[in-house]
Amino acid sequence: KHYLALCGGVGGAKLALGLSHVLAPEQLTIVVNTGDDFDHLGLPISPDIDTVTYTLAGLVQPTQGWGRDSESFNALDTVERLGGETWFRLGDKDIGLHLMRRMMLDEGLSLGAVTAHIACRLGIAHRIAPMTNGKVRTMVQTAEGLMAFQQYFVKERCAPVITGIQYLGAADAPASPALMEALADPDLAGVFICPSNPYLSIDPILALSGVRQKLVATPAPVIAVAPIVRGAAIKGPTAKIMRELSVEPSAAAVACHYKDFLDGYIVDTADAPTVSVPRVAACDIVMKSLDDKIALARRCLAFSDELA
Ligand code: FO1
Ligand code: CA
Repeated sequence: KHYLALCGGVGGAKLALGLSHVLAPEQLTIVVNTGDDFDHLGLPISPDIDTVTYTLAGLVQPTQGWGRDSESFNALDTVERLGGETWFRLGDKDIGLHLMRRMMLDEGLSLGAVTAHIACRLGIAHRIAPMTNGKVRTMVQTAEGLMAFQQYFVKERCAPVITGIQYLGAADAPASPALMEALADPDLAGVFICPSNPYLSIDPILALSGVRQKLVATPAPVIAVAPIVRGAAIKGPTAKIMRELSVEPSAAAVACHYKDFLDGYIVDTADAPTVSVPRVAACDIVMKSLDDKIALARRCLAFSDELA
């Protein structure tokens, strides 16, 4: 049996970590959003790939959920003295990884190959892959104009009101070989949509040419884990963005957003009565400890068995 997880940054990485504890390496493909990627200080930043990689390698800064643990910022201090931009907090350890990513991409390796190399060297046995080897850029339409994603998210701290979102390049970007192979695998036994922001982390993956149709068509159960509990995002601006897009921020609304391919939906016990869409499983979905992540991963697997 093989499983596919679609995920964004911090929330998605937590479930991906749980899944990596309950599935053998050859049973799991983790496909990560790259719509947040950008070039900064000459370095190719893939924030969600890095968050997933650092999380599975046990290197992530545990309270913020992204970046390296016990990080220092000496390089960034020099950037500041030299008049460069410092709003995006790249730490010294993180810069080391980015130097290697820059070098390997310049040598002509694909982002997928670079991601696999880094994961392997950091001791990760499971497959982490970008959603595409092409270039997709999430752009946010705001009252203050069209903004690149990291400018909106980090520099402006999600303050501007969103009126629309575009995934530049997505319609022409081929899904990565890892994503295509997983979706075509006759042993595919479940697709898990991690509790990531539907608009910023999952929709860029769905916008790639052919992906949404393949999710609709796959005989494997497609199961999402709600990123919203009691009307509030577990982390990040999901609820704020939904309100700005005139969608009521609720677990039910996220299920509705995925309705064309969703077979099962895992929600927090508190939200179970509010959700009528497909098959629902209710449990405690807020992942704090490693045990929470493993328990939710087991729930996902059991649910995919039930729906098979
Ligand atoms: N998020 C921030 O809020 N501020 C930062 O300065 C920041 C730096 C950063 C550096 C490397 C990296 O891999 C991620 C980083 N993030 C930062 C997180 C990230 O940009 C966002 O959480 C995601 O893009 C949203 O999924
Ligand atoms: Ca289906």
